[in-house]
Amino acid sequence: MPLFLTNVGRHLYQHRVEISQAILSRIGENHRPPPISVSSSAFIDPDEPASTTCLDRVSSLVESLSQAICVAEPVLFSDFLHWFSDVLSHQRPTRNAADLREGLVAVEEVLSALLPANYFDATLPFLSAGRAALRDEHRSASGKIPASHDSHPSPLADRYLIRLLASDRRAAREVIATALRSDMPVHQIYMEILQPALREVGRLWQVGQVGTAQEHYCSAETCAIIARLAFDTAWSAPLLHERAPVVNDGVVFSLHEKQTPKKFLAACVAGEFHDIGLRMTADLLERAGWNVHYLGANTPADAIAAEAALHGTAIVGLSATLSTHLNSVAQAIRAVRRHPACGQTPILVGGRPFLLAPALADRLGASAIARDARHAVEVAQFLVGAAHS
Ligand code: B12
Repeated sequence: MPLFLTNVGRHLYQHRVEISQAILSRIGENHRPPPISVSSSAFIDPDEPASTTCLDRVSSLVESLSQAICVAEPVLFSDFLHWFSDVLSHQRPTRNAADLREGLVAVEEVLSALLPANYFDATLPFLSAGRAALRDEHRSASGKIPASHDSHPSPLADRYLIRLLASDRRAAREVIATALRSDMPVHQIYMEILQPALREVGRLWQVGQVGTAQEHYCSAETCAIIARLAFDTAWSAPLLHERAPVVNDGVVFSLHEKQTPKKFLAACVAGEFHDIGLRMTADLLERAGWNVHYLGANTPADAIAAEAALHGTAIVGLSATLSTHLNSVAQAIRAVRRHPACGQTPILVGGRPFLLAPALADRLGASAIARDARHAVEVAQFLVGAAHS
């Protein structure tokens, strides 16, 4: 990781409250006198009950900028601004990318006044990527992962989601049951129905077409289906090109049924509550014969390292969905590397920021990245093969 940029990013993060307060006052000043009234700003809303909401908004922007700078990835800041612009403009139709562009001018003015000159210069490429992102009016919503990284959705994904959005869980479950009856393998159900449906519901939430409760309902129902698929061996089907699965005590072993299963530790890093992608990854690894130790959401770095050491883990898998959790990924990697009992263990990372910026894995010190759960099975095999050769 470029040390200088990391220092700039950290400095911004440490001073984010005072910087955000200065930006907020600057936006107010820039908006006086009319024609642009303060209430038309993306950040300031006189109708809002507490001004802390405005400060929170500006702070989230500064935090995202600092994170992008820390890991030297302007694309993460552009992605945040796309998302922010959508969310603000559906909350208040008068708020749009133009307001946000004005906000960015205030950010630049404040940073130029508050930061040392060489630190300010380092922020410029990131601010300019942000401005370019907001000029791109015809982009698709940022909730969309680049097409090259998404598996091809089955037409069943739409059918499944339409039923969930109609709050008809029985009909949604029936879509999955029908897929199983027609021998669709579980990995295909994950990759081609559940994953695209979840990403689409996220996009619909981002552009204001579904509410928060609906989004929660869709993900909760999907979690229930995944849990059922993981346990119900009658539904199991071979993964990838493997041999017929061997069912042993309710767990399906397929790739290395003649060997002692290797341990895969799966955890979302500290602060990260999106664990469905990790869950799918863990399940497919288990189906491929791994002994998966699943820690789930929001796991502190030291706990991950201690657990990896305790269990003689062959691979540590870390998941992050929000790019603001990349610091937690870096901390978890450092904790594993520092631990004498697991310092050499390969670390596999995955999640949204790594799809947007795959070079991040290497920069953060991970051994490899997998773009999805199915790919994780291949990469994990490769990593243990490489470790023993
Ligand atoms: C469900 C969901 C939630 C649920 C999560 C429930 C749960 N138990 O996971 C809840 C309601 C908790 C939630 C909360 C929030 N969410 Co949310 N959420 C989603 C949603 C709709 C689906 C996530 C998902 O499961 N995707 C499907 C899985 C299968 O895909 P995946 O995560 O990419 O995983 C695959 C690969 O990346 C890879 N992979 C992932 N992890 C790993 C790990 C390893 C080791 C490997 C090898 C591979 C791997 O394999 C997976 C399977 O193929 C997404 C939309 C989206 N685009 O994903 C938004 C989304 C991620 N959420 C978002 C936001 C903003 C939030 C909140 C901040 C909202 C808020 N204001 O509170 C909070 C933050 C919570 C937190 N601190 O973590 C935004 C993020 C925007 C951005 N630009 O960063 C999104 C994109 C929605 C949107 N379009 O606006 N969310």
